[in-house]
Amino acid sequence: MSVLKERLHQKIEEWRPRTQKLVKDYCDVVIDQVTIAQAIGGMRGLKSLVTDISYLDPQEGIRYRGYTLPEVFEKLPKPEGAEMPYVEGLFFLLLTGDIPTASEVEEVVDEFRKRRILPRYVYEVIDAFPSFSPPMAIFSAAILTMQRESFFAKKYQGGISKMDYWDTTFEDSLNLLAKLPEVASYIYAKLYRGGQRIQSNPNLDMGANFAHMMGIPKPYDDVSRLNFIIHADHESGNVSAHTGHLVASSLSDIYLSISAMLNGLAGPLHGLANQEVLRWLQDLVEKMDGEIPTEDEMKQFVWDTLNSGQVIPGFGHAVLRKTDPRYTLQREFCLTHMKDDLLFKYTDMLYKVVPPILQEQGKAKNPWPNVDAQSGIIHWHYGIKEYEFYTVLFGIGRSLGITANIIWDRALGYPLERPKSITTDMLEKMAMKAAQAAPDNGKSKNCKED
Ligand code: HAX
Repeated sequence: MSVLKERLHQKIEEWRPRTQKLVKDYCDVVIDQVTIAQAIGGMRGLKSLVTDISYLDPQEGIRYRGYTLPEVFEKLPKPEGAEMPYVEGLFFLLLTGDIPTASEVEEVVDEFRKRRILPRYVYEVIDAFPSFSPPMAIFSAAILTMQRESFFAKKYQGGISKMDYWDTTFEDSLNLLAKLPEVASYIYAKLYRGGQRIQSNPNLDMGANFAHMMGIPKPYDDVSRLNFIIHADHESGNVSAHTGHLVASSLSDIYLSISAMLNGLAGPLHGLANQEVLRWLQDLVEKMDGEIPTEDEMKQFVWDTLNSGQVIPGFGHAVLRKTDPRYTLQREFCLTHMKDDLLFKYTDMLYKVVPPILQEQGKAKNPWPNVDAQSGIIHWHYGIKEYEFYTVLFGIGRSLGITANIIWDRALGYPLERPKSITTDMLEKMAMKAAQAAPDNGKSKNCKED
C-alpha cells in the first residue's frame, strides 16, 4: 500500500466514529432553517452539506484542510527551482489533512506518472468529435468514455463491503486524475493545433508535464501548478462540487461523477466566466484600438455593460464578500511575471473601477473580483488564446477536490442525496399561515424590494 493510501486509511478509521456518533446520538440537532427565499432561490446559504476538505469563509476566502491559500503555497513542497508547489502534494493534503514531506510527494508524483497513459480509444473518441465542438463537451465525453475502466464499478458488481467502497474509488480517482492533463492537452492539440500532439514526459510532475504537452515554456509549468491548486476546491455547495457529490451519492463511479460535474462547471455563471472575462476584455481592446483606456472610459464601458442588462464577468460571488484570495494570488503572479501585459493593465484598472460601480448600482452583494477575473489573462499571455479552453483548465483543478470529497463520502458512508420538494400551492399556504400569525398580518420584513 502506498504511503498516501495508508495514511488515508488511518485517517478514515479515526474519522468514522466521529460521524457515526453524530448520526447516532445527535441526529435531531437543528443546524439551520429553510426560508421560502432559499427554497426558490437556489438554496443560498442553506447549511445542508458536510465536508472537511475545504471551508469557505465569506470574508477570508477558501481554506483547504484549515490552511489559507497563502499557507498552502508556502507549506507544500515544490519541485526544484519552481515557484509553485507540486499539485500532487495538494492532493495528499486534501485527502489526509497533512502537509506531505518531499519524499511523500515524490511517491504521489510517481503514482500519477504510472497511471497517466490513455487508452487508445480515448484519442479516437476525441478525434471523432465534429470540428468546432466546445472543448468542455469533449472533455466531459472523453472522461465518460473511460467509465469502462472503473475499478469501483467492477468490484461493486462483484459485491464488496460498503466499508471498502473508498478503496476502489481512491484507485479510480488516481487513475483518472493522472490522465486529465493528457486528455486536456490532446483536446487542445486536436482543436487548435491541427492534431499535433506533444508526447508526455514521464520525468515531469503534473504541472510541468501539462505545460510540456501544451508546448509552452517556463514559467507556464508554475502557471499550471498555480491554476490547478487554486481551482481545486471551494467547499461543497458550488455547482460543480455539488454535482459531483450528488451524482456519486447514487454510487455512480468517479468517471460518471466527474463527467457530470464538468457539465455544471461549463455554465456561464460558474467556470465559463473566465472565458466571458476574456471575451468582454477583447471587446474593449478592440474598441480602444489597443490603447489603455482612461479611467472614465473604463467606467463608461462597465456602465454600458450593466445598462445593457449583462453582468460584469469576474466580479461578484455567491458566498464571498471580499476580494477572492485566488484573484490576489494570480495578481501577485502577474505583477512578478507580466506586469506590462496589456490585458493585465486593463484587469488592474477594472479592480479599481468596478467595485464602486457595482456598489453604486446596489444589486450585487459582493462587488469584488473573483478567481475568474484574472485566470484567463494569464493563459492568454502565455499563448493560449482560445478562451473556450480555459474552463477545461479549471476542470482539471476542480477534479482534485471533487475526487477527494467523493472518496471521503464513500469512506464515511454518506447516503444517497434526496431532499424533498414541495409545490407552489404548498408554499402559498405556508406564506398565508405565517402572515395570519404575524402581529401586523403583513409581509416578511427581509424581502427584496421590487
Ligand atoms: N455584475 C452585475 N450584476 C451582478 C454581478 C456582477 N458581477 N454579480 C451579481 N450581480 C447581480 C445579480 O445578477 C443579481 O441581480 P438580480 O437581482 O437582478 O437577479 C444581484 O446582483 C444579486 O446577486 P448576488 O446575490 O450578489 O449574486 P448571486 O449569488 O446570485 O450570483 C454570481 C453570484 C457569481 C453568479 C454573480 O455574482 C455573477 O453573475 N457574477 C458574474 C459572473 C461570474 O464572475 N461568475 C464566476 C463566479 C466564480 C465562480 O463560481 N467561478 O466558477
